[in-house]
Amino acid sequence: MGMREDLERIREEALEAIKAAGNEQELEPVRIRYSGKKGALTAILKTMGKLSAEERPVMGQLANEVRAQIEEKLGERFEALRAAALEEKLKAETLDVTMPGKAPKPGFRHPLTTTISDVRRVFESMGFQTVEGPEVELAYYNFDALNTSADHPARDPQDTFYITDDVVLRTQTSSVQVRTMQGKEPPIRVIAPGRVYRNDDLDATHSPLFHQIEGLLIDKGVRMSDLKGYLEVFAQSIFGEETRVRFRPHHFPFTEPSAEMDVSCFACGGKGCRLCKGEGWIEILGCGMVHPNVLRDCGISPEVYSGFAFGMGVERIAMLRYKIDEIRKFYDNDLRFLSQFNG
Ligand code: 2U9
Repeated sequence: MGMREDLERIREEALEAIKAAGNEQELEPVRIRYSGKKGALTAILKTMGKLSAEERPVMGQLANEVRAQIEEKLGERFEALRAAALEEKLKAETLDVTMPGKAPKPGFRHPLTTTISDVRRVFESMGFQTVEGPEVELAYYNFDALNTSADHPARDPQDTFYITDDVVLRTQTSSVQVRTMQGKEPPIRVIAPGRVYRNDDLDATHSPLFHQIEGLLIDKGVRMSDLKGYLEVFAQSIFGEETRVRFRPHHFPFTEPSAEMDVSCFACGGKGCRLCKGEGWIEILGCGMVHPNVLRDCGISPEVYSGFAFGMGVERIAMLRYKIDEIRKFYDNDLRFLSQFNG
């Protein structure tokens, strides 16, 4: 076969192979086979020497033409395949910045947690420290150390959950303060928030498990007027600056004198409405001067020191603040209810 036919066959094959290559990786071996240094064209050009003097320039020209055409087509095809690959990549990696974002759903605090931390913040700003203690408690810390006699009705199993004769589920967080007093010299300023248990039937406002916040301040020369001042600051911080307070005499075994504190109704300002049941006042907490027997039992001399204490039900405060009518709603874990207090 002559050189012309060889060159034409190479041209045909090469152009066919260039067309058939589907990507740059397939095209590269085609380039090597037809236009590389060891390729088909180079091999033919090496045999030019065997041609006659007339044929040589003719075949030389044809070979150059074939080489130029193959190189041109290779270049075009490389370019086209590169562009197609880029197009493909851009399509696959599109980032649509107009898509709506995936917002993370952060959790939110339970209204009882919010209430506890709001009350804590007020007292902590007045120098009180928050203390915690066991919910399963010795009857000694729950009753005896709090001047609560052996025949006191609060001790009745109808009112208190007993684990054994000597161990109860605490009915108040006062036991935490007793433990604090026994381990520390005055001055003492503590608040004790936490769960407490009473053998009550569940109704709209009572639950056998609820939460309390109690406070205790002991120092030299503490008087009833200090109690009134601190609790007024508390009431105004939680219920509003214009809140007024009033104290009514009461009885607790662990305080003497004892009182209950009302706040002027924050819904009607004291005129009387549904929230305060027409009274103009709402009962918020119990309080009093720590009984000398309690101080003595805790190793603190009532001759040197005096103090005040108070206690409040967290559910009651939260129900009033958020206008909740059912204590059970705090414990049902229904997000449709709880998410209303998000914020
Ligand atoms: C010590 C001494 C005295 C804590 C006090 C109250 C009055 C009180 C109730 C409010 C509603 C309990 O949740 S409730 O049912 N509490 O009225 N608590 S004085 O007195 C103390 C505490 C600790 C050592």
